[in-house]
Amino acid sequence: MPKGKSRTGLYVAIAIIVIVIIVVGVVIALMNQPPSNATQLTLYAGEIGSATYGFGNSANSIASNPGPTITLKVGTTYTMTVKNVGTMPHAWEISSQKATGSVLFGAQIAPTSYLAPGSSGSVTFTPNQTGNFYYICPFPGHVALGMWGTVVVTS
Ligand SMILES: [Cu+2]
Repeated sequence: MPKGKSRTGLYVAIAIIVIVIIVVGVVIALMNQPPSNATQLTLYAGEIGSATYGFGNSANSIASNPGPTITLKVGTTYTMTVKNVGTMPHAWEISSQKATGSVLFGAQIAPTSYLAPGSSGSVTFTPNQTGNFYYICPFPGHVALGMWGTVVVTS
């Protein structure tokens, strides 16, 4: 067999191995993606005045005490993104109480690290219980400044 031909075979084998490695890498990357069928929700967190903080459906519609009501369905998966458009640190969580310490559905974003002004965070969760609950900003003192809203979970 001429030397050139076996070298071509080696190159083909290397090319096939490289392609297999790339395909396996892409498949692993796709498997690690969060579920793409989640319903996307967005809230904006910020301040209206020095003692009036809140949430809104847009950066220009921050509402306080309460913010906009969120209606969810049991068994539906949601990805909530909260953007901090204010000048103070904020965070977000669904709670059975209008206070910290009663998180529901694992729905919380930066509850202890907080979102710095200008940053955002997301959480994917699936409500497993109907009822009327709350979403709050767990930063100390912010619920009292108006950072809460109602969460209604229907069947
Ligand atoms: Cu806050």
